[in-house]
Amino acid sequence: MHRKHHQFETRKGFSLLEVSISTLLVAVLMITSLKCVGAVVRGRGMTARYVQAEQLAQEMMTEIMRKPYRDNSLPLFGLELLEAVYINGPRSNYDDVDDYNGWSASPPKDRTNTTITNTTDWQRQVSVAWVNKSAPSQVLLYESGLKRITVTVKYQGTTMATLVALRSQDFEIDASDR
Ligand SMILES: [Ca+2]
Repeated sequence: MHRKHHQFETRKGFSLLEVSISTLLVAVLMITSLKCVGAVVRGRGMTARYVQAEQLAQEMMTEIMRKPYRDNSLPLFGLELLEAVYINGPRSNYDDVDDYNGWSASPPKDRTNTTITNTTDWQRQVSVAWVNKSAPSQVLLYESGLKRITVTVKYQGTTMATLVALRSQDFEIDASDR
């Protein structure tokens, strides 16, 4: 009888230890799972940002690609003389693809110069360059008949999307599509 009681006492002791270990394990598991949830949430946030970056980049590239290869009157690379007043927009006054060279706005703006909603901390910039028709990675300082347009979208200074397109002088968008 006494022996049985002793066994019970011992068992009780182990139970307490087990409870302690179990509690510790649960706590560790909870912390681990919370960390995982945090990672998933951060992952979703990152994905949403990449999607937004892609949209901002594509929107700008579509706008640029709808413009003519070069200005009709006295074409220069970049904004033509009388267009210089629009260096900070609105881009509705831009009439050829290289007018966009050097464009940068943070937060990004639409073509009428209205800030795009929910884009705090975002930056969108454009560079345009003449490139070698046989090797488009090679930038040229003279008219080559091929322009390379690069749209870069950044979030808090980190590049989230880069879109590159080539535009040939042999291809013109129909005026009705502009
Ligand atoms: Ca122009």
